[in-house]
Amino acid sequence: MLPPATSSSANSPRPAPAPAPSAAAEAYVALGSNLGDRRAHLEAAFAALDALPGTRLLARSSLYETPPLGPAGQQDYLNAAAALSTTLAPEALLDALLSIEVARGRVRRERWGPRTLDLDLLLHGDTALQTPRLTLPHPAMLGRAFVLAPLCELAPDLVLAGRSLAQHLALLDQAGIRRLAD
Ligand code: A4P
Ligand code: MG
Repeated sequence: MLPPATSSSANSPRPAPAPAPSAAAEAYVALGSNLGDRRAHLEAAFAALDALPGTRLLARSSLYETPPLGPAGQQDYLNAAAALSTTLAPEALLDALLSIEVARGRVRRERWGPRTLDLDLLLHGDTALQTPRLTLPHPAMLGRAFVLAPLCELAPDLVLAGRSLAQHLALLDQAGIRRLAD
């Protein structure tokens, strides 16, 4: 004879637990353009960042006109920075940044050559990683005034490598860097 059916749920299959919603991280992105309508490229990039899935634009810096680092004969850059809240993982956010660059007509030719739009992922929460595609924090950010000047409007007290971003910026040559009126 079969044992009576029990009402215990101990042996009955349970639905798989719903995946925990991924926590949002605060991420910082550097924006740069020195080809075409530079201001329009940066404005479009801010809007595109805010429209990414699971992502909100928390703050944007002023625009800065900056002398080009790299091959001579290029136009000055417009640079800026954005603070995001995002549930995208670092690699997924990098993919999204590359897609936004392509949508603004970015063509990769020479290293450090002129570009309609460059979006670099500076920081993604506390993530530190080094893969062939992505290094975090961005390895060059602390040595570049064109990155730190706008970023310091958003996070001057954030500490990296033992100093605040404002202290890192104070160590750099800021000659030729000009904040544009909003
Ligand atoms: N990559 C690795 N880590 C990251 C990261 N944290 N964020 C990889 C973004 N990308 C990261 O970048 C090459 C590859 O780096 C990406 O495909 C990604 O997988 P790229 O934008 O295709 O190439 P690039 O920009 O020509 O070279 P590089 O070395 O990344 O140049 P930078 O450092 O972006 O510098 N002068 C002024 N005044 N203002 C500027 O904004 N920008 C540059 C470009 C040069 N001179 C400048 C400025
Ligand atoms: Mg880049």
